[in-house]
Amino acid sequence: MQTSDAEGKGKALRQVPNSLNLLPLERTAFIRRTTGETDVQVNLNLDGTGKCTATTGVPFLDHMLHQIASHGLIDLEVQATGDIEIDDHHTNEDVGITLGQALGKALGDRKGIVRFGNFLAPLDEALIQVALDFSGRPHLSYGLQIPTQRVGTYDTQLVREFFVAVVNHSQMTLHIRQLDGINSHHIIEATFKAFARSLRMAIEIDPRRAGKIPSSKGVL
Ligand SMILES: [Mn+2]
Repeated sequence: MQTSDAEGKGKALRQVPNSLNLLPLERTAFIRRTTGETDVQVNLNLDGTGKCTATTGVPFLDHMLHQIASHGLIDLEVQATGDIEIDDHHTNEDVGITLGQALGKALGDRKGIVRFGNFLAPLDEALIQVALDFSGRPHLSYGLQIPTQRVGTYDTQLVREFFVAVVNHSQMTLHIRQLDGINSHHIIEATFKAFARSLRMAIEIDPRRAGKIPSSKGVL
């Protein structure tokens, strides 16, 4: 939607129906979260094109953040420094927390969104199903059985920790089911791809909602 108002200041505006001015023009968020263990910055734009820079000090996590951005069509910048000399646990969790907070902030009161999302992602022999709901009630049902303790240097137990953090801090209901899979890298990557596509569906603006909160209760 083109606008001539001076406040636009050349910023890209969302290409969504907004004729009633019921929706925010931008769905972006910047969060910096600093603790004694980590310093994490997340900058995101829900109406992006999938651009991503991720420098967390945990290479496999960077690889997965790229999946979220690319397949979620979210522009995502994640910068983190943490106590990875101990292990990746704190950095992995705090990136999840900060990403969850940024998602929640960018969604605001969740007006006009589709709200639900689901996807079935194959990656070679792996087949992962994700269903999510921006319900306002954090819940994770985690059904992955990852056969090895590590992929590269990444502890595969951290996948669950990452999603726990995202769920709690974005107030999302998330179900992850492993229908098939042998290779740990494939299982995890298919999970992030299915999550990203589900996210994309759920955060999409539903033009028929006309900017209303997608709940019969009127609040999420
Ligand atoms: Mn990969």
